[in-house]
Amino acid sequence: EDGYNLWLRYAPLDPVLAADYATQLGEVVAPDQTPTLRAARDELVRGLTGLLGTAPRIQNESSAGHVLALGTPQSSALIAPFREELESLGEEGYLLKRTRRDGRDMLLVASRSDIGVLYGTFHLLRLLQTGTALDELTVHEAPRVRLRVLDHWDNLDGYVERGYAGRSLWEWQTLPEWRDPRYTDYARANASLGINGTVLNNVNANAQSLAPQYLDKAAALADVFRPYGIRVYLSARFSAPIELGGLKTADPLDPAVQQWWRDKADEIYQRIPDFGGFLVKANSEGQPGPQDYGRSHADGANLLADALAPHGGVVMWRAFVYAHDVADDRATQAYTEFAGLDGAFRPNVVLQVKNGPIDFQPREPFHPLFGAMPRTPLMMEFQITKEYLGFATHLVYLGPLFEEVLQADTRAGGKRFTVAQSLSGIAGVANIGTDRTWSGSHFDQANWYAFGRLAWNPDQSSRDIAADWAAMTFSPDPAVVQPIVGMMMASREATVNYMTPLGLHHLMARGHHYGPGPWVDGGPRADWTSVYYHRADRNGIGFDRTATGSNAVVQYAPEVAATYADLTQVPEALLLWFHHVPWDHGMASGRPLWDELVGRYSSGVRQVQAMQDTWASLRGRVDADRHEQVAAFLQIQLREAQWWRDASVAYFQSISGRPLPAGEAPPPHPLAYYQALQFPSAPGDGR
Ligand code: BDP
Repeated sequence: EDGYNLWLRYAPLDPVLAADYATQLGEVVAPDQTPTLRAARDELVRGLTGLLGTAPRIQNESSAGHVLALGTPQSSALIAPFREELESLGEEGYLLKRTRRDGRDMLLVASRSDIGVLYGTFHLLRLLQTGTALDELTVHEAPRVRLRVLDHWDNLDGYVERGYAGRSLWEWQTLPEWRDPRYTDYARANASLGINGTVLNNVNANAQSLAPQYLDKAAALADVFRPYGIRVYLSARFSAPIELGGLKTADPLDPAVQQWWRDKADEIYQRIPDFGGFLVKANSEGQPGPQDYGRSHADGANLLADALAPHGGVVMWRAFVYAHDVADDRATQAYTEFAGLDGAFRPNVVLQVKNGPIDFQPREPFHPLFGAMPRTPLMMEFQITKEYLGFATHLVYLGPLFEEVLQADTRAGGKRFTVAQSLSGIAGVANIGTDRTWSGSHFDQANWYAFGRLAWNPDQSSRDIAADWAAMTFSPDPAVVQPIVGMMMASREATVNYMTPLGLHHLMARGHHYGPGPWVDGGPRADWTSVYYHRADRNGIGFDRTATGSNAVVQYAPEVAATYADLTQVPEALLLWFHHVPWDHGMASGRPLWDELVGRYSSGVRQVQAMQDTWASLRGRVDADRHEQVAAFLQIQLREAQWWRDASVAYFQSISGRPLPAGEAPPPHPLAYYQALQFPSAPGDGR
């Protein structure tokens, strides 16, 4: 067990259960006229063979008895009578149904489209992997979100920006001729979750990605992914007309620039007829963009949208934009830039907004643009790769983070309107690379998994998803699933505690972001430092984002703003995000803030110890190879959690000048020791 098979291990089930399933499923009728139907049938054979111990009997027609029927009304006479029931499920939805007809006991995996059949097949296999009863089965599923996309921050040189799982999966040198089988496994894993798009290259884009030879390579990947319902997208560098086209400008209102992008789109669609479109990072962190020519983000997005529109492509335009002048609170900048552009974008532009207003921190309030742009399709951007949550070695299940944001109530229009309801798409910055585990660790696979499941239906419970994942990845035995789910569900809060408790944020080391750096100050930009965000001094700590400070709260709907602005109502988890308070501010626990802060840091460390204990108790129930690696990684996590706690306590104590609360161990080293630590090769920083 090296993790390569992800949640699609199809390990043998308990023999009694396997025999029961085998009887219930009976023979299989699964047409295979198209590549997608073939993929569904192959997956079914692979899954049933692994789970039940014998290959299923595939028939062209069914005799009496039990039959498992896959297909669409067009491809299968067994499915055709259910045409009407499929109508409401749309193009990607599916029906799983146990029923009797013409003397047969049937289990249907049915959809209007081939891809729905594949999705339904994966769902059925999940039910078997988790030991679910099939009697009376009726599942109607349709995706709640249209665009369900992985964003790869992969460079053409094979390096993955903020990647902690090895190098890029895309072997640019051997493409397009060699199609590594791993590309197919990648597509299977994504299709098992319903992910329907992938952006191949980094948002900090190289214009070369749009050059003909790279388009040929992207087209080869698109060919591999197509049967699995996955469209290829590319990050487009806004200045590509200059770099590739030899033009003097990339001004969106210049006719030659417009023509260049139209020609480029035509060229792409010749090679990739179902190309998804472009993802663009513009005028952010040094990237070129329309503002270089005095134009707006809408001008820039519409330029590309017009080029793609004849082919049905979309532009995913990022709202992660902040200006060089940092007089403003950085948390307010995206809203300031974009809210007024509502209605100014072409219909095929989707605005891609990070989950919070700063940058993928362990905890942020939801981004104020959600709910604030009713005339613009919005897309959530989550970061699956854990740049700010301990990289690949820390066991941090992101499901609760995703769920917390998706379920946040924006109160847009003065009524309940969740972030999830505001979405047309969900993107996740991928945590995938050439590592044998794909994600850099066994547990980071769960974050890819949870992302995909929530992209399909953002109202699912992250706990239920964790339970499915644990059962499929380790064992369906409740004695394994329950403790693992317990660890996973507590893990995100543990990390918030040992890194950035009580609403603190952006306290990591500079540049590589490995380890604590609450003392980071100076350098090119104030908002790339830690002191800018925590604002600690002798008297208190926190960023005042109320009317007496940056007033960022006004970007939320009035009810939300009122809650966040009120010291008696703001959730403690976001206290120091919105308020600057004295060290002796009284907390719900009855302790003063200083004591609470130190206590949270220490409790984060203890929570990691608790995860270690749980994991140790699973020795013998989880295969030895994976058990050993997870145990070792938990040991690394404990060491680094202790480091975060000690360095942070040493630093904040140097500012507050307060004694440690009773029972709290002093950091073993002076502050200067932590500040002097050097990491010539921090994780993810090596090329
Ligand atoms: C930041 C990352 C940086 C990305 C940027 C982005 O540190 O590597 O380029 O986000 O999302 O968090 O554009």
